[in-house]
Amino acid sequence: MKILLINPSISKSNKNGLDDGLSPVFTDFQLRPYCLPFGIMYIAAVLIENNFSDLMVLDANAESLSLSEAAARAESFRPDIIGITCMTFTYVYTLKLAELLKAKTMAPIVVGGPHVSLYPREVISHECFDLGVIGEGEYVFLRVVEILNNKKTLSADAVKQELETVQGLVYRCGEELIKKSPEVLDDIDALPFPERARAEKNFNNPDKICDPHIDILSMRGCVYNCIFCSHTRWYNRVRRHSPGYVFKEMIHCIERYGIRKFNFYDDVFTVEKERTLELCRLISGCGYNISFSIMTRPDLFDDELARSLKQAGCCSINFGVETGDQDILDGIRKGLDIEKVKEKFIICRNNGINFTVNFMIGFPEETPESIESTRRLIKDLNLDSYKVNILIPYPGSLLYRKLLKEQKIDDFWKEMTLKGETPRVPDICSRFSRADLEKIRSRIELIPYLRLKTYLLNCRKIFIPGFIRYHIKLFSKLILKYAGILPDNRN
Ligand code: B12
Ligand code: SF4
Repeated sequence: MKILLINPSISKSNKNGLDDGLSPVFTDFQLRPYCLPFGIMYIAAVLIENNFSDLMVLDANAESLSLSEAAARAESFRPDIIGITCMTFTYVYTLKLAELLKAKTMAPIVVGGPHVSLYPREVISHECFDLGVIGEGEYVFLRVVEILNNKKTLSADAVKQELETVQGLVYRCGEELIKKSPEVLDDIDALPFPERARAEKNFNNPDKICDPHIDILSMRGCVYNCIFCSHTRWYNRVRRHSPGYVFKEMIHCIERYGIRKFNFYDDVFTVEKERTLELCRLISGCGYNISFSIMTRPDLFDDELARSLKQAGCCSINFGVETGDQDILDGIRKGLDIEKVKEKFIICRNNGINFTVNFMIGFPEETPESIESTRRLIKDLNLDSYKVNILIPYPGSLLYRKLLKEQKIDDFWKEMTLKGETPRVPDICSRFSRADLEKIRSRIELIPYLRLKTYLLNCRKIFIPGFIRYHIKLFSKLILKYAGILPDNRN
């Protein structure tokens, strides 16, 4: 049984004009947003564990493949079944690719991922998709593969009957759409490690600004309820790997790929202090010179954690602060106190850990004063590394539901899903147009370029290939945006 798993290209999806609100600091730095496609890599690992190893992972994101390039590569593999992962911002690409593949191969196409969990009926209304998977797909997909593998000995009706017993599936049945309940795994330690060997291109950042690194996840889901965030709805439970599992995975990667640098993609790495300390103890005592970056919330960080993280090799922390305005912070249910946040950055500096801070602008209640608070916070804290994204109401978020309920927007993501056309993301901020927000963002992101300290801190990095090119490109983009010469991201 030849199985093909596809990760759509994010950069080529963006070229369709979808406004993701991301800061140029993000999009230009990682010329294509780049990360191990964990979903299909775990699925691949489970398939291989169950002896389905005639498997190809086509990472169209890592290779930045156009639709026709991806389709040609997929076709040449002559798959018996195709699985595609799909997020909201890659949906249009995914749909078009599935249509091309349907026309060129006889293989059934199974689509999974966040966007399918959010709009299952709308996705599966397109005939190019034979099955949709909602929730976690490792064992659902395995079951589907097992059933189709037995096709030769089963009648078509028997195959259909067998498929009907599988949880987590969405499919058409005549005029009807059948939607089963999603699968959410209880024990994620029972999973094999993601099948990274099939995605070695992911270890290198395309711009080569940072060293080869391994992307890793130590938990799934988040316990918080920030209103702009869209994942909580399909991961209604948080599951954590044990420190022992994570440590073993790290050692496995070091021994197999010779890479000691890790990027943890957990939303809030330090959510459980004891677990974090235990993992740090294991890493510190392992004898390898490991370094790693994490993402977390400032309120889940303290001096004891900083010392342990530093000792274990944590070189960088990505904090989500979102805004410098306390009222907006309360309104978005971030649960942070700005004054306390400031103390956390001092802890980071005292312990010699680099950090990046994520901000957003363009909240519905944004005012010139609230933007000034964000700008002042950045200046007062002397931040060198931060990103300013423009808020996009993603489906599944409480904010999106609120705006729909108040009839301030249409369900434009649903329309996109039904029509397969890139939507124009509506303005949700009453005081600023999108062009204003772009200008404001550039002004805020120019701050470090106007400080001598930035150049002194970075002077060693100029020898890194691509570093100067990246900064010249970013600086000119910021200036052009600030001057209003570069158009609105959505045009
Ligand atoms: C890693 C990551 C990325 C990576 C990309 C990963 C990739 N595929 O290449 C990068 C860093 C590039 C990225 C970027 C962005 N991301 Co992101 N990202 C994540 C993150 C942190 C982890 C995703 C993950 O790997 N999860 C673990 C795996 C195991 O879960 P999974 O992918 O859902 O897969 C399971 C199921 O969905 C299903 N499944 C998935 N695929 C398939 C395929 C088949 C065939 C089957 C059967 C099943 C199946 O089974 C899998 C295994 O159980 C999540 C947050 C989170 N904690 O989930 C956000 C998240 C996915 N990102 C999100 C967003 C919004 C973004 C951005 C738009 C950022 C922004 N502006 O806010 C950008 C987009 C960039 C762009 N447009 O250019 C949202 C997605 C919203 C949505 N509706 O799609 C999330 C949920 C974050 C959030 N809290 O809102 N992201
Ligand atoms: S923004 Fe971060 S802390 Fe808030 S719900 Fe999303 S992942 Fe959790």
